[in-house]
Amino acid sequence: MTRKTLRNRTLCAASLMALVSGSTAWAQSMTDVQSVAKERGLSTAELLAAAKTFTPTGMKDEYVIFSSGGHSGQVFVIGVPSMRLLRTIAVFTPESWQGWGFGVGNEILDEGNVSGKENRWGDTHHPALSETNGDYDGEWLFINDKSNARIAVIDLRDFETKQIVKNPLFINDHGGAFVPPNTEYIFQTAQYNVPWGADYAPMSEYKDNFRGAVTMWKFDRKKGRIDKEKSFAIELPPYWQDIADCGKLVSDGYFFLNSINTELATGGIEQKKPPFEAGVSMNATDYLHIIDWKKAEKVYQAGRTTEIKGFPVIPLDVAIEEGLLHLTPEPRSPHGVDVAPKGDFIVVSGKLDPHTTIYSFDKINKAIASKNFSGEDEFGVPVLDFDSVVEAQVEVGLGPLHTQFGPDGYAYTSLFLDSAVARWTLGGQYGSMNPEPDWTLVQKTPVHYNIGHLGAAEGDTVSPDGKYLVAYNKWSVDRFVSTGPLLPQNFQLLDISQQGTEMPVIYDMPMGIGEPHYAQIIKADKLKPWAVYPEIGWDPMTQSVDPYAPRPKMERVERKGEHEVEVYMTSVRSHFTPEHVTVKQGDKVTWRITNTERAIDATHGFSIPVYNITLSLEAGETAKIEFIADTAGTFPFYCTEFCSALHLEMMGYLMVEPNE
Ligand code: RUQ
Ligand code: CUA
Repeated sequence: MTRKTLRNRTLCAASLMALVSGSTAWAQSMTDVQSVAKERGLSTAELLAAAKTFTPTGMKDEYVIFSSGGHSGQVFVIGVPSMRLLRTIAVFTPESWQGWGFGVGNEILDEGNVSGKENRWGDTHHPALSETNGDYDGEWLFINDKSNARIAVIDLRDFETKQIVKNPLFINDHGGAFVPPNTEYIFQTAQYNVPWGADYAPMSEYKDNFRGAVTMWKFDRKKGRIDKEKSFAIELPPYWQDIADCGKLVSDGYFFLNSINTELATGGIEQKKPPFEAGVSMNATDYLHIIDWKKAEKVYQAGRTTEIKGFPVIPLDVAIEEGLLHLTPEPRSPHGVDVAPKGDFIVVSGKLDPHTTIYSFDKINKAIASKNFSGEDEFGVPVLDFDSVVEAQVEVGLGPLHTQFGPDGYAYTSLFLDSAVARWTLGGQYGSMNPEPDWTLVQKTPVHYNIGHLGAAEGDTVSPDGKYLVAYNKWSVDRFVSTGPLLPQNFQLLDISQQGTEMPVIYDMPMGIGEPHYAQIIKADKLKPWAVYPEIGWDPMTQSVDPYAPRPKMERVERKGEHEVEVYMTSVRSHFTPEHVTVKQGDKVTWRITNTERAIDATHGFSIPVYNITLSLEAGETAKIEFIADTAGTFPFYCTEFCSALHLEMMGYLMVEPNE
């Protein structure tokens, strides 16, 4: 770009700003803006939206979205308000740009193998940023895989996946990952129930042999890993446990969990039985699960568990006896359950009920203490009387799903069937805007189309920021140039900073690399990622210096015994050392390579054809790959990142001498 076009761009942005502020000092430029607006058919509101979102080069975003990628098995990182995709994070699915699963990361992906089988995709739904005192701390990110009941741990110093754990008890999860205000545990709950360990049992044994559960994975912050040895599960009735949320402040220590299929339906459309969609939606109410997890922790520590599939489980009868599990009715087909910023209210949405139902934690506490039960479910779990624990119901519209919160006493609920975002007042005790106890729908903004989750800035923490809200829409239909029958989803940014009635859509972002579900939005300055790895020879898997990492002047190819070769290689702009690596067919090759760069963004790629190897080596990083050189031939390896003017020259040859 020439200097002149750069300057024109600056002028253009400045004139937009002038338009917004109503200044006349830029009369000439205002005219330019008006003529562009006219030419493109933009209204004043749209120009204003552009001014709120346009982010000139070098200006950084105020917030960052961590979005699940659905069945792409990844996480997406997006800036707000620009809605620019900053990067993807490979999690359950190999990804070649990040060199994930093509020589590096394989051990972690293997931790997620299921029943001894390689599993190389995931269905990510709910990211959870680590929290300290109920606020995002910007250190860790956890995400579930619904398809095979796994949880991944991502380190936000380098935005890389460090651990995958497979749940030994169930094979499908939805209520995960969720963390309590100090991230002591990561919660994961079963959804489509199976017998323990997904063993075989006929459907006719559903009630007796299929099981629900919630697993509490202990997070060891120092190690940055889930500690399986200190983790346990609680057995639950075989309902389909759904979304969950942890209590905070007054409700800290509690875990709230929705369920569907309290009918215990088992489907069977082919046998003329009600299909699942009807069978699981017959009851007028399902059950909100209320779990005292701090009590559960004590019960586990006291050893009142049974070992199932090698994992400690608090049996259902113990959970009931210890009083750590209660149910209360919730409107049919509930989906989202969201705890308000002060922890005092729990908002539940039933997909087939136009209301959000607000439970009072205080009332729940009193009902538990006074044993105010309306009965028990068919598994003997005490059921709290609905009327005694509900605070209010607000009619918000059709298909309410998820709720987030603002700093000013507003709650925001996504309406799937209405394709809208509803804003309503959350009682009276929140903020100065609504001094009266008041549960009222204030406004709805239509979105395109079929919104699933929504996210407000820090909107599920103890201190929501408001300002921005993103509608994670499932369909985009006619919003973008057609890309064939498979269309992107649509992220729509809403400006919720006006406390009056307006919350306009100010940006559309096509999401064409996955089908996100939940996403969290964190203040960008809370993230403290490394600019480069702290030292040369850094192993991201251990987050420490690898003593075996190749260093300058120590590069070599070393034969170890008859059939083993070790390669010690460095990469720096714009060459590898050594450039010739010769081995014999059948050799076991251990290849270590260190990027010795110290400059920001000086990444080198490294790839070998035929052997399915591709790495991304960031400044300072070291990696180790191993393979059997079973195919003889001449194989150019090269740097896949365009790292310098002579990047094409950054290559070398792997020569595999054939056996006679
Ligand atoms: S889901 S659209 Cu969180 Cu998996 Cu609600
Ligand atoms: Cu290093 Cu291209």
